[in-house]
Amino acid sequence: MRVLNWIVVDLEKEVFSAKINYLTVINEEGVADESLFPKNLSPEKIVDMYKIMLLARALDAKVLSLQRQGRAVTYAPLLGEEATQIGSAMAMGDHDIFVPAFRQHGVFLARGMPMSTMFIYWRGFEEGDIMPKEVKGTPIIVPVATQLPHAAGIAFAQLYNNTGAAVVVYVGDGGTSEGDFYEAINFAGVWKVPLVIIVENNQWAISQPRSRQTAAETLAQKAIAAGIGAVQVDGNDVAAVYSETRKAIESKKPMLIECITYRMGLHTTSDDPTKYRPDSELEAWKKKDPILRIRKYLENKNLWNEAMENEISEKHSAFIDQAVEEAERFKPDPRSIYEHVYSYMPDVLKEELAEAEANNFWQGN
Ligand SMILES: Cc1ncc(C[n+]2csc(CCOP(=O)(O)OP(=O)(O)O)c2C)c(N)n1
Ligand SMILES: [Mg+2]
Repeated sequence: MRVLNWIVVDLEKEVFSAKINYLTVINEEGVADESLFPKNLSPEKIVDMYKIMLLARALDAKVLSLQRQGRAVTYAPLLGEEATQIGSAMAMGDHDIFVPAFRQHGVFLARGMPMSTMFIYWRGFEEGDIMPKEVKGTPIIVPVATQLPHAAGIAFAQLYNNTGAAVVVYVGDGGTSEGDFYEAINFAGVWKVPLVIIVENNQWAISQPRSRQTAAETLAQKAIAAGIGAVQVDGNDVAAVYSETRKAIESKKPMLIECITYRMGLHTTSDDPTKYRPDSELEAWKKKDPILRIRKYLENKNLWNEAMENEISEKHSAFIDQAVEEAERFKPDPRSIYEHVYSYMPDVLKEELAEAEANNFWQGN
């Protein structure tokens, strides 16, 4: 403000302001705010979600145990992130497409990926990353945030071809610091593509805490600069995650949903979080366990009980054991090493393949 010839001239004019909303539907005691409860979430569907969350947790424990026995390769556990993954996946329609990072095993399960195929991947074979067409997803993507420009492009294709499908892409809190993240949200905003970005904010990027990731108060607000919608949800509340994801998908517009959750386990099987993470933090988050919360809710509504819990737990472990058995019977074709290097096989590889075949492939010793 400046005083000019006794006239007050206001030089500052607000050109933009924004706020980020935060949604919780079911609180830590398992009590829902009925006014916020998603209308299209039937009792049957929420029971189904709970069952898939239990299956995801049981699968997680199994792969960890197989890895420790030398029967699985490096694994990124999803422990604690079941509500974020299953709530968002169950909000997708059959024709919608998901683009995962590397921790979204719960999304794969909810989308109907055969479990034995998942175990084939964890045995170290790429054949396990080939999914049936109806699952409608892309393979596991390890280079952090590189899935985002692809997802924005896939979403553009849906718009261009008028398919009516939306794309749901997953990225961690750490991934939101990558250039690929900014490029993808910028593209999504300019072209108004049907892209839902689920930021699975589990508070850690390996040993880097959320506080060191960015000085921005929320990760959600980054989307505002790109001109796209943004919201935060309680990522341990399956109903809140479902509600916002469904709304975003139906809007056919780009939207970022920051799910506040917690990585209760290891970054991967080659990590030891006790080296950098205070026990008290983990203990505090255990009280917010997404599975306990939904179980309390279902019990309060007489939709679940101890007998059902025991029955499903036995069913799940038999189902998982059968999938492991099937995966362990899988034998890869050694020719595939040569076949998928280039779109065609150059002479040099043809010669190597012929030599390997003549020697009946090297079997190790
Ligand atoms: C481009 C790239 N840089 C570094 C890595 C090594 N790396 C693997 S996971 C990870 C942290 C990712 O954290 P976040 O995005 O929060 O996902 P989270 O692991 O918590 O699910 C890093 C740095 C990588 N895979 N790719
Ligand atoms: Mg993270």
